[in-house]
Amino acid sequence: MTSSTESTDFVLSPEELASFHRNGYIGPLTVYTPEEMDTMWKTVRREALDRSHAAYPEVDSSVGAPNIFNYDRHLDIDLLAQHVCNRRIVDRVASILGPDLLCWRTEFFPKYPGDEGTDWHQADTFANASGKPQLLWPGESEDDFGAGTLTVWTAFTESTRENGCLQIIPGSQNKMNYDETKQMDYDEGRINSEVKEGVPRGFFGYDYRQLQVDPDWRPNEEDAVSLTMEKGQCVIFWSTLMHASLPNISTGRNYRMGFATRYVPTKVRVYPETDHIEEYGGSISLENWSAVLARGEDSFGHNRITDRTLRGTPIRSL
Ligand SMILES: O=C(O)CCC(=O)C(=O)O
Ligand SMILES: [Fe+2]
Repeated sequence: MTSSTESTDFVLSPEELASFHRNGYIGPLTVYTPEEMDTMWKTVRREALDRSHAAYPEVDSSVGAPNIFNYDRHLDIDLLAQHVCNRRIVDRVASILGPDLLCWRTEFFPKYPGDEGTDWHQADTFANASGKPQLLWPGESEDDFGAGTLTVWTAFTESTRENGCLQIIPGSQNKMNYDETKQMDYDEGRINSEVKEGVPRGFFGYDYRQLQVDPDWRPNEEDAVSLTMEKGQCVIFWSTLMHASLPNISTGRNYRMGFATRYVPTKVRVYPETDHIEEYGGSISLENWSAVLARGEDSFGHNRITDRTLRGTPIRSL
């Protein structure tokens, strides 16, 4: 596993960078060996059950929201804090975004056998579900097309076509087909029940098609690439790249677990004028949220930043 004292850096080569700018993504890249990933996931999976130090309170059992309350577990789980700052990830992200990086959000993306795939989507401001922009780049107003965020999606378990791997459409990152100022209707009953273009897909209780700029437009799925990954590999992509995932059609215990870490340069304002998030049928206060300075320095002071987890362990010395 990497440590902050490792001298090698993992910057992208000029060829890799050119490929990233052309395609909007790069990967799969190896962060951990399969054995390292197994060991880490075993511990994280157990620790994630203990929410006593989590930034957002215990799920209210009357609200069946799938993922919002499990955001940002890197703030209370040390191995995830280390993951967010892993040089194999942040050196590559810095090749694209520059040296000073915030990780502003992490999310678990499980697909259990029988789960629907994820709708095709693009995110720029991340107002998509909450209705409020969550990112504002300098000079950008709420209605502009900004740059979104870089997402690093790491396969904590093997990710195959059967268990719901990610899909992307290369080169689609420069034009938004969705308008995040539009609204989607949340309906928990829709989860696992809708078939779109022959494939069961959804957006965790939303239908992302409701945000389409042109309601009659359809994604060009013939150009889609399925990103199968070994456990411990990651892919780095613009959130404005068209992405989705396949349903998990496997049986038994073959679940896939993706862990997304999202980065912006320190000049970006995160959650502007916002003190809580309402999405996916839930609501969380942002009072315990802070961005993590994953690399470099912050000379802007736009965002609440910590280099400490909620447990009080300095992330950068982990
Ligand atoms: O894992 C998935 O199914 C979706 C992931 C995703 O949309 C993201 O990381 O932004
Ligand atoms: Fe996404």
